Amino acid sequence: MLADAVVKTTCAYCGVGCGIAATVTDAAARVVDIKGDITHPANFGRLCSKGSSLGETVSLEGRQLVPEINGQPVAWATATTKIASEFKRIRDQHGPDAIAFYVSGQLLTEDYYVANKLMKGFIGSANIDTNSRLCMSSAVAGYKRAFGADSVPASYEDFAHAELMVLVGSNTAWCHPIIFQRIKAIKAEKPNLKVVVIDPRETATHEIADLHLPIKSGGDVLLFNALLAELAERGAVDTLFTAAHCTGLEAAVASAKADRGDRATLAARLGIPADRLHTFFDWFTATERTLTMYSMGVNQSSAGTDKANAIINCHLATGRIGKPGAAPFSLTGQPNAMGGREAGGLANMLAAHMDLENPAHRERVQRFWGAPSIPQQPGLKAVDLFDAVHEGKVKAVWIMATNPVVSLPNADRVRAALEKCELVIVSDCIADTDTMRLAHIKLPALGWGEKDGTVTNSERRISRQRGLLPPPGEARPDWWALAAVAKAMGYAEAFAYDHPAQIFREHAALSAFENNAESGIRDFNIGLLAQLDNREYNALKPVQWPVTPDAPLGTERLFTDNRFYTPDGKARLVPLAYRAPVNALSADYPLVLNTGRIRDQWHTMTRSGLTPRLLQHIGEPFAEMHPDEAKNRGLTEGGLVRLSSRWGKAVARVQFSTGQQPGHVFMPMHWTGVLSRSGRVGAVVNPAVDPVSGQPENKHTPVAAERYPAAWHGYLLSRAPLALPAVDYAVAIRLDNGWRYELANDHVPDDWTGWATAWLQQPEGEVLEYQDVTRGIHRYAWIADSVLAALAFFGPEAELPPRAWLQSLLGKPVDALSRRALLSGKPADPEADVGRIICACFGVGEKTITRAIGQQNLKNVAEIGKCLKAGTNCGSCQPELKKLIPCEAIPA
Ligand SMILES: Nc1nc2c(c(=O)[nH]1)N[C@H]1C(S)=C(S)[C@@H](COP(=O)(O)OP(=O)(O)OC[C@H]3O[C@@H](n4cnc5c(=O)[nH]c(N)nc54)[C@H](O)[C@@H]3O)O[C@H]1N2
Ligand SMILES: Nc1nc2c(c(=O)[nH]1)N[C@H]1C(S)=C(S)[C@@H](COP(=O)(O)OP(=O)(O)OC[C@H]3O[C@@H](n4cnc5c(=O)[nH]c(N)nc54)[C@H](O)[C@@H]3O)O[C@H]1N2
Ligand code: SF4
Ligand SMILES: [Mo]
Repeated sequence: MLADAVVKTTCAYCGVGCGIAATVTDAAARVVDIKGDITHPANFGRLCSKGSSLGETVSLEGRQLVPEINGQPVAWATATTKIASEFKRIRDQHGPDAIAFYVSGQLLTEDYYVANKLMKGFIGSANIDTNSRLCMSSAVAGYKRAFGADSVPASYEDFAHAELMVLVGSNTAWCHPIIFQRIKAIKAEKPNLKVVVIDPRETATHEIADLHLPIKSGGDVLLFNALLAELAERGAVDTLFTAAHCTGLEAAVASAKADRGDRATLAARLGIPADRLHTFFDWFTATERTLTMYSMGVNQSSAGTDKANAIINCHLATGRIGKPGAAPFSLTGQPNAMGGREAGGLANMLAAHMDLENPAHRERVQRFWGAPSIPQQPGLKAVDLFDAVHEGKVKAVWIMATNPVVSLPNADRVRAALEKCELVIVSDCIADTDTMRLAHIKLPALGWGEKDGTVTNSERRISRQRGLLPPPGEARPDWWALAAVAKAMGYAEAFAYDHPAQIFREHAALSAFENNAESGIRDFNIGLLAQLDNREYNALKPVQWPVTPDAPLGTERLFTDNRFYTPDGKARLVPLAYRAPVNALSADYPLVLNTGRIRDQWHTMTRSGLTPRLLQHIGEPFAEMHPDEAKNRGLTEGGLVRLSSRWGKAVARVQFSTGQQPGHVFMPMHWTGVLSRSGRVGAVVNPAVDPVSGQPENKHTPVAAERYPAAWHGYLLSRAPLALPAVDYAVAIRLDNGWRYELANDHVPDDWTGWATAWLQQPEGEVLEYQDVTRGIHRYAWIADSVLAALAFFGPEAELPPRAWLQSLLGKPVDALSRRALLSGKPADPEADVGRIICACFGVGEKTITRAIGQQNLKNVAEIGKCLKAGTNCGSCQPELKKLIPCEAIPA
């Protein structure tokens, strides 16, 4: 690779699919400069805090660089031969369904295609499922029920045309930040654009909301049924459109009316103030150009598919589909959630949007692949798949690009399942993950910046992810590892790939194979791209599928001709009735646990956790609760809470927020067993699933919350990483200059000095000590070669001296003034304490901001930006900056 050449690629993280212009400035040191690609239609040059910090995640620290069998490094050929022979043995003894793959929306389309082909076509089982089951499967099932295919109708271009945007169960500000920025910019120019946010809690997305509906957890089917009833009664149904292009209107309206029941009690049943509810009905009725965007608050529910169809019903009834600015638009989560759907990575799908249940489709795919067999039955969906591992029915599982010991519900059971599984193979780029810890065979995968192929974003746009850096160590593309196993199993001819372009061409050819009026037209068709040669594939520009001779430049919007992919060509409205979440609250478990994401972390933090500045905003697992609810339970802000459910337990830091409803608690999904002792919320989450999609109910687990009875709290700063100590609460937080450990336990060690010194592995140098035994306060600072080498503060209360200043001293020479102030935790110069980092891009802390607001009389976010730069890059901290300004009102 040429040094200093700009390479266009796609972000590793979310489904917005932003284009990146990357420059390798030092290939040997793996230094990459990251900028937004101004020509990419998803982001036009903008990047959020995660995307812009990708350069900080490409170091080789923590990488898995060689294949291993039972902890011993081996050659690739040894590993793949072993896997192939074990697969053959297990298949001979127990049948193909005793083998399973669990893959991910973070694979490239080429990886996905090969995984699916190997499992469904050649191993002969449909037991391949993906973490998209936890993410998009309800959206997929909803689209298929309504349109006959998994077709996402809209484009980001529709934002500019919409006059009403309804965000349902989506914290767009934090999870799709560049979409949020686009909407915000359009809103600033177009005052008549209204935004409605439907979410039980008030999130950062609130910033652009003209109306917030704080719906009761799980209530969306009832809400959209009530809306449909209302639309019918107000004469807002587009009868010409529905008569010509839809079926099921009458039945859907009848069940919607029955479901709504007594109008007088509707608002109370939904938990939404009546005036807000009616404003929503009025706006929706009146606005043709309505875009409804939804994500995990809809999909991750035991009624997820019904929620999706309840939304789609309202769009079909009003004919708001296939037109500019009007569509039901599911936002995808992972960078290649959509590509996985195209490749058919779900256990109930076949490749290229064909159906496993359809014998003609099975026969066609088998013929195209030249496969010996094709399974007749759908495979196991994620939650059932790991249950089958637990029961010993699945004897070998290959997990690729996902961390199920953290991210699946009832996660302790998933861990137990893998602990007793005969053969666990894990492909990851990172060596130490909760799931890698249980692998018999570890395979080193290429990571972002090395891998090469395609991904598809939320708006069906296929973009290239390009390799910038050479493959490190023995790391290989996932498609290559799969093909190597396939060859070792005897399928060399069908898996003779040596370049991702070959796989892409095959995938594109299958999408067009017998895709015509005679055999049936399928929505996913990129047949034109099957002709790309390697050079053209390398140069491929972002393009939205379908890409066909009729639409050689791709397709911005689907259903403009009002033809759907059902046998009669008509879209289907689905009659629906509200169902409460499967596991109801009880006296023992009276609170709703809602889980989700935070602004600066990506899932199980294996990569975003490598960037210290992304940990400065929020560094610990927290439980957010309404202050009244928390106080009633004896909880204090900054103290610790133990959450327990029928499935498991977690301990987290209490955060008060009036944006939470009483009766609810929100905990982020990100913390793992590698980074924390008890912050893995998946252990608590219930394994209820949607009956149609099999998607788990991550947003509703009945839990109890009680004060964690800490005998002491503490934190320790160390320059080198340490093993997590055996205490109930321990969280590792990466800093620029070392590590911080947040700690608490329910009993006090007999010998503080001994305990801390043993854990620090006998630090060298001088130790400064302050002990107040009666108050239970113990503080230590270790100074070696005149620099602060480590520091530990322990005390009876959660409130401890602030960390920011002490952290800034770690690894630095300690002058006489600081030395005296060290164990008091207070700097001699108060300005030295910047406080908690709010702006991750420029590292600007809360205390610096509040001081500047006070001293310089800053009145708004723009003035803060001018003075401190905070909020001027990605902009995702702007809602928080706003909250720090005393006179700035937050919208109701
Ligand atoms: N920063 C960051 N961004 C990400 C990711 C990440 O890990 N970090 N992951 C990516 C992925 S894979 C995904 S899937 C997306 C997810 O993106 P989002 O879906 O926006 O994120 P979540 O935080 O999971 O949940 C969204 C909201 O649903 C609300 N909710 C809970 N229950 C209900 C309900 O019953 N009804 C309604 N209407 N709302 C409800 C929650 O309060 C929450 O605010 O984010 C993507 N982007
Ligand atoms: N409680 C709760 N649980 C949830 C959710 C929730 O909202 N609440 N959300 C769910 C959703 S929507 C999602 S998408 C999942 C995400 O959950 P996971 O998929 O488990 O989370 P990640 O941390 O993204 O895991 C990706 C793994 O793949 C590795 N990796 C990255 N790139 C590659 C590659 O190219 N090849 C290989 N082989 N490995 C790679 C990473 O190091 C990491 O270990 O979590 C789900 N779980
Ligand atoms: S919005 Fe998503 S795709 Fe864009 S830079 Fe941020 S994480 Fe990456
Ligand atoms: Mo997701």
